[in-house]
Amino acid sequence: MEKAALYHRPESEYAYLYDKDTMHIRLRTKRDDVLRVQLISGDPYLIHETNWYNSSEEMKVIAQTEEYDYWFIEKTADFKRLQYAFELSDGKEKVFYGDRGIFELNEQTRMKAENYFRLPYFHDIDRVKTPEWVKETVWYQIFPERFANGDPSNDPDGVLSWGSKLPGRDDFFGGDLQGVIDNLDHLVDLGINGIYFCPIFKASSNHKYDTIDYFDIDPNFGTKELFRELVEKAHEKGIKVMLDAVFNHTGYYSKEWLDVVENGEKSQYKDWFHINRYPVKFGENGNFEGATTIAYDTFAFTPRMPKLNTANPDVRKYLLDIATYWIREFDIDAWRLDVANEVDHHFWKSFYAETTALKEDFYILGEIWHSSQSWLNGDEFHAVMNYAYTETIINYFIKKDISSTKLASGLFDQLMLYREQTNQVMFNCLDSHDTTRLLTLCEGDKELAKMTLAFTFLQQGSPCIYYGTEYAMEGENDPDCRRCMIWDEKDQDLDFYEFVKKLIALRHSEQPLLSYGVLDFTVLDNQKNIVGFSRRYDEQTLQAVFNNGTEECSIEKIDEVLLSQKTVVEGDRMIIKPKGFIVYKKCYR
Ligand code: ARE
Ligand code: CA
Repeated sequence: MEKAALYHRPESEYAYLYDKDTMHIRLRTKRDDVLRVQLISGDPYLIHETNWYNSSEEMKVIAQTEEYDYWFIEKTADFKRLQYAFELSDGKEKVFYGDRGIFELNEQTRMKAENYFRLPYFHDIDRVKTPEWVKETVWYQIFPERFANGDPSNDPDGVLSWGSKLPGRDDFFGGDLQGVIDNLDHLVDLGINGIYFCPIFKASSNHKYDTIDYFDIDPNFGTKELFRELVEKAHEKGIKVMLDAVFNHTGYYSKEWLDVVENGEKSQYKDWFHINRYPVKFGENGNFEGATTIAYDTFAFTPRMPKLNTANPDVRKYLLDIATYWIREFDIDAWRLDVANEVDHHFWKSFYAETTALKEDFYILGEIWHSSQSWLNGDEFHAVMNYAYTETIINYFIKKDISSTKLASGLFDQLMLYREQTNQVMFNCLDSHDTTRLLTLCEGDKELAKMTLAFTFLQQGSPCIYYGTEYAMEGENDPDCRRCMIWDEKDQDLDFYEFVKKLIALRHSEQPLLSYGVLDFTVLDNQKNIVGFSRRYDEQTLQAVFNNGTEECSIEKIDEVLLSQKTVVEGDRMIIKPKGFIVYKKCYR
């Protein structure tokens, strides 16, 4: 037995309270190495009174990557505490794996209380809680400057006519909040029930990530009253509203930074930033050839985005006031946290406490492009933008540089990083304002784009449509992925629209199964590049087969097809052509 691969850690994604009474316990072993895992468990204060160490329960494999098997069991405990260990066998030897390590399995090992892992007490207050409504949400991301120009009177100087050119880094086309209000019914028709807004506060650029005033709506987008109207109307239509919190840095023209530029070390705000030397000069933070030190820390190497010192109590209070203001005064439902991984955990813990104190089911979404366990322990974020998960989907379907087994392995790798209740509210986006658009990644292949969207919508987590995807909009990476929305019907791809609408409807109609269903891969054909999987929940199983290869494949004929593309019935067979897929349900009575 490969003992080096064994891994378990209490009070992590390996052992956690799932609901107020139920513990989820996972164990990692080397793939196909261990034949059987049993859990030995009981109440820590009754080990000798009841000799529970002589009893055990079977665990089952719930996930397999190329390297590992992940075993799982659910446990309740009468007295909300648990002592437990694992008994493993590979057909040749049996081992005991517990708090003090790996031992030969025998009576002495089993009866020694200190050999067991502990879940000392199931405190519900410590349980990682995630908002129920997010599981039912299909998100729509809006880049406000480019969604719709509903009010030409607030257009910035030099505004270009809508869609008149591909956007350059510094172009303005006049998009605003009125344009969103005017098109809320477009979102309702699609089936959208959550909007993620890129920043809307007063800022210099067209993307507004260089904030000037966090307490005011950018005048080119509208007013606070208009934003209040937008939220009210969105809520009336069953649409939640998530804003973008840019707290890692502020903009160059913010009052606080300008004071530092003007007054240097005498500025009352000098400790609001990470300044290494004075004077700080406009647009130059020293990240240039030959500089020995940088004058001040920024986002990336962008002089116009001076990094805030969120460990400074004054800055913390300032930002927490902003965070709570937009909840208390405008009833927003969620914050997306910009550059979330570069702000200190201490600040985010206060952020979580204060926002959820105002709204218990408030949703906090971190923008992190890598593994994020450290932020997802129930006191900082509920989820992250799941780029690390969807990247694997893109690598398989679009880049075609990984096999079917690597697809399955990559997805399970990600799922096993987080607790079940976290995976259920992950934000699954295939593209955004920071990436090349999906259809452009597919080099204009709409069938491939649809297949990739369909696969993604059937995963655990809440999917997000980036504005314009429904009309098959194209765009290379930033700034080209921020083209003006297509409102001219002659340029809209209504077939693509209907597909996206159907996919969203499927996501809603099968939401419990897609949020809670156990994922199993039923087909992993690396030669033909076919992947099939099932999602089992309650008495129902949703099955899906995707043909990412170049030859057609077939399955037995299906009666109740939920969604399909490039399939045809031939006799008692269902033929799935290349870039075809089929989604269907089996109900086991
Ligand atoms: C743009 C260009 C840059 C150019 C810069 C010049 O993208 O290439 O150097 O202009 O000014 C905002 C604007 C961007 C602008 C940027 C800087 O929207 O248009 O850049 O400000 O001025 C990483 C971070 C992630 C960050 C991305 C951009 O981890 O947090 O980079 N995303 C957020 C927002 C952005 C926003 C900012 C941060 C700044 O979503 O829209 O940019 O507030 C890999 C890495 C990731 C990396 C990702 C994307 O996957 O793993 O870490 O994200 O690529 O680059
Ligand atoms: Ca306008």
